[in-house]
Amino acid sequence: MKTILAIMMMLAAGSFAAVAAKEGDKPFIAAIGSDGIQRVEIVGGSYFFKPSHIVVKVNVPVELKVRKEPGVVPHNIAMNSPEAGIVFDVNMSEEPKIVTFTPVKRGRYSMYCTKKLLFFESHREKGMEGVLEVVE
Ligand SMILES: [Cu+2]
Repeated sequence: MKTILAIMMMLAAGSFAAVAAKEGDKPFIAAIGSDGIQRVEIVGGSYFFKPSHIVVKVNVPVELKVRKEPGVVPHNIAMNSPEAGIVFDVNMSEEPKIVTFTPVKRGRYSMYCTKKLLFFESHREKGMEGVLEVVE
């Protein structure tokens, strides 16, 4: 157990440097395909989502393709905004998974990882949180 913790600490320290090095959170604006679906690819890792700020249009179907960076730390991506028609909780894996929904209300909604290891801060507190912005 001690060894596992030590490895996780090392991973956490390593990825922290990676997060610090990445560029600022430029909003990613979803493109609408010829089939009328807005598609976005999201990569999750310790402890980030990329992109972490996504802009989509209201009342247009959204397809998120989510996957996890290789690594032993488990991650998920969840949203709980029923008022906007967006509720899901998906375990991330290296194999991409598809999440679909249609946002029905403008606003800024939080997407986050719900994982937490023992007494440590939650992944969300460590920075695994992003914004889905729904616009007209
Ligand atoms: Cu996580």
